Amino acid sequence: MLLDCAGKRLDLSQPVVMGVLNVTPDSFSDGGRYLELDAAVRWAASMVEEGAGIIDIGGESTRPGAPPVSAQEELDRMLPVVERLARELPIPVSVDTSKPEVMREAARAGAGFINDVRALQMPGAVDAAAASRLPVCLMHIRGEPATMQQEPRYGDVVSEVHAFLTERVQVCEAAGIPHDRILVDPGFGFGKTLNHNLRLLRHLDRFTALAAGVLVGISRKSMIGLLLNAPVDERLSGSLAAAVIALWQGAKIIRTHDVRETVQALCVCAAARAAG
Ligand code: 9MG
Repeated sequence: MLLDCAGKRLDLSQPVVMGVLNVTPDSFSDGGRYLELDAAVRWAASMVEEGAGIIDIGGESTRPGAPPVSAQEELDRMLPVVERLARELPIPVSVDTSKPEVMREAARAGAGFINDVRALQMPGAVDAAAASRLPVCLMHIRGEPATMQQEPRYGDVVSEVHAFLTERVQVCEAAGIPHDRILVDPGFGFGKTLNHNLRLLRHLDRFTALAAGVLVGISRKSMIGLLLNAPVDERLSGSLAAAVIALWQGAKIIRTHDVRETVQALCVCAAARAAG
């Protein structure tokens, strides 16, 4: 299965590693937007060398408790990076955004993929994504980043997330986004306890029939920290284990901060899986 990302191809028949590039103020410390731009471009180029198949650029932090930012601020942070990377990189650039105006401008600037942690629920987002003709990732979230970890509750988390994503895929298809351009993501850590996350990982294969593919982001998340009692910079092994489980269960795209190590882990997993 090939995804057309604004003229650049993403081959989902092989595991795809999505490298994370945050352009929030805390991600590049030295002041001055030119310096930040150069640092972001260098970091993205190094992820390509390490084997990333796509780079995900985010201008609004979605960490638990993170405050919202305006569309203008998000555009100011993201657009220069999207323009440069779309021009200079051989692989597609994804934009991590929920705002229709950011989707439109990013698509104009050369973005090849829309990654929305709110599954295109903001007013106008479905139409903006449809008009861009780009592939989209619809992620499940319960609540908003600022409050989502305040006692999330489900009857059956797997069925409820599945029902939500089924409905969002239907809404997108009705708006003209073809099935083969839609990916789904259960949203690890987005309004879920450790046990909810583990059940979603254990039953990830239930989501593969919903769309063209499943994308997951588990890298360095608190679920790994809780299991290992490890701070964020000591979660690599746990993140790789989770990435391998996700791939084994049928995920196509793994979003990660640690590209080289994830590519290697997935290579071993994919070879074993292909052996039949
Ligand atoms: C932006 N972002 C942060 N975590 C994510 C996840 O788990 N999935 C997707 N699709 N995007 C994410």
